[in-house]
Amino acid sequence: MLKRRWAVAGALGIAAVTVAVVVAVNSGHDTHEVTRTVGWTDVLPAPVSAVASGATFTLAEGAPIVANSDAAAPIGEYLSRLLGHGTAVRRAASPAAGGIAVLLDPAAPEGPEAYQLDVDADGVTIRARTAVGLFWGVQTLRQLLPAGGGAIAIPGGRIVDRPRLPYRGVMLDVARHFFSVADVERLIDLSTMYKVNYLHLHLTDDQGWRIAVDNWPRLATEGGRSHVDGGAGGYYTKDDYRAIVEYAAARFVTVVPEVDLPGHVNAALASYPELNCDGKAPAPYTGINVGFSALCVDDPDTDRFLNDVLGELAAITPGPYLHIGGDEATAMTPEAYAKVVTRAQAIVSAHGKTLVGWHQVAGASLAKDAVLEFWDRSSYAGPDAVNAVAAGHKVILAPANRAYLDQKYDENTRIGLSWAGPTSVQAAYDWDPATVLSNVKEASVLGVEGALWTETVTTMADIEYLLFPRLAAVAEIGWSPASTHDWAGFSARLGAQAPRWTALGVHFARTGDVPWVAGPPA
Ligand code: NGO
Repeated sequence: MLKRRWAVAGALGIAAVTVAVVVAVNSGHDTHEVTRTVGWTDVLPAPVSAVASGATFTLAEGAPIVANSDAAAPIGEYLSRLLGHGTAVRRAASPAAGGIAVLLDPAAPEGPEAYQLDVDADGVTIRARTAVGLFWGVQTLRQLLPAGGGAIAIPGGRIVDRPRLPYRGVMLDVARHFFSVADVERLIDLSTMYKVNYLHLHLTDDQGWRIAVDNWPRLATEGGRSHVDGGAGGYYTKDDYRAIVEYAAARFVTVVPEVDLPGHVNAALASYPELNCDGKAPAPYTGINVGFSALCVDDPDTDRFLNDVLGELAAITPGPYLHIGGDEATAMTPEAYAKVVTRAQAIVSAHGKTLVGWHQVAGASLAKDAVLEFWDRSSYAGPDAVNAVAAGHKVILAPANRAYLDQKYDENTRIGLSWAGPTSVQAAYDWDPATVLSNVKEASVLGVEGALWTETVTTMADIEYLLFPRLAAVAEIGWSPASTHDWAGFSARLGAQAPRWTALGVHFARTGDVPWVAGPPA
């Protein structure tokens, strides 16, 4: 199946050399389609350096895939599955003629995620010091595969590449609407094509609690029963969550779970009367207002709740981060807020994890390693955050007017919110992590994140429509050197993704501002 898809996706690349421009209409957008060769300059995110040699390597059906170590072998297998090769991955120290080699190599380019990709007339070699570097090398190779029929022609040259920032995230809100494990896995697959390496799951909010907690079972069974506008809701069992974590880890993606505290807690309050100061559980909430719910600060039940929830989540999360939310707790005093967040910080640290919080958590006393996630529209995060950054805290940038991918593309977009937008593809691309915050230098920036809140998002097709193409823009901002920043170049690279997305059945938005490459034929 995959093989056919790739073959179809790539066929365009070599067959089509003339340029035609078609204007079509898709979901209300005027769409420009071009027919052209897809190749070396179309790798997205733009690599650090890419030099074409003019040679061509033709990958024959069943050509050998070679790996040189236990750590490299799974990446060879992954590539073999993508190509639809029946052949087993061979173990060898050096490339086999006519094949593809994935080699762990201490002499490969330096950097925890760096790789080098060489294509010459004899074959393809990906070298890296780490398995993740090899994996990103394979993602790059995928984009050079203009397959057609039995033989696949790959343009020759060398790419040397490494990311600008260590954290390139995508956030999915599974609280406002719930999404299945299969949907999340598909999101991981589509995101890793663009070297996204963190999946932030917004697991709880006023409208739903989506993760099982053994000591507080009703959080999931009651609190998970609804979503925005009613409906059935749902939640992840611990095994579901482990399955997501494992699927992500096999693709070098780290899951960052978020339990939103001390506001955005109506689903928890509705499940357990004892979490409420007046001992009365509120009704479940299915609207989209924010800021009305709060934990009862000095109640020992709240303490027990924090301990159990964060402790159990830490136990099933191998990654270093626990996100505790911390946004929009407007139903409590700043003192009460600081008290709960400080308490949550102590618990997170006691479990050996690093706290991440929306940038308002800077109002609490944080451990040295705590990370702030900036989400405002402005270029200023407030005095608490400025001080926190000055004291050494790192920042993840999700500026709402750039990286909130729940916003409409334009006023005609059929779904999406508009408070921080509309956000065109160009708006999602035209920013620099080094200058987005007036008070934050690049050295303090851990990375970037595209955030998909799901008040208006109900299906996987909706997820794809809002994330693609804009997630590719945010991913490139996080990965590519600032020197490659150029809208014309980016939109051409982006246009080249269309046949691949079409082949993979991605419901992307064919916005009018991108020269989408045509095909594959229906
Ligand atoms: C805000 C709010 C969320 C909304 C989102 C919608 C943050 C951090 N809190 O972002 O509850 O879902 O906007 O765009």
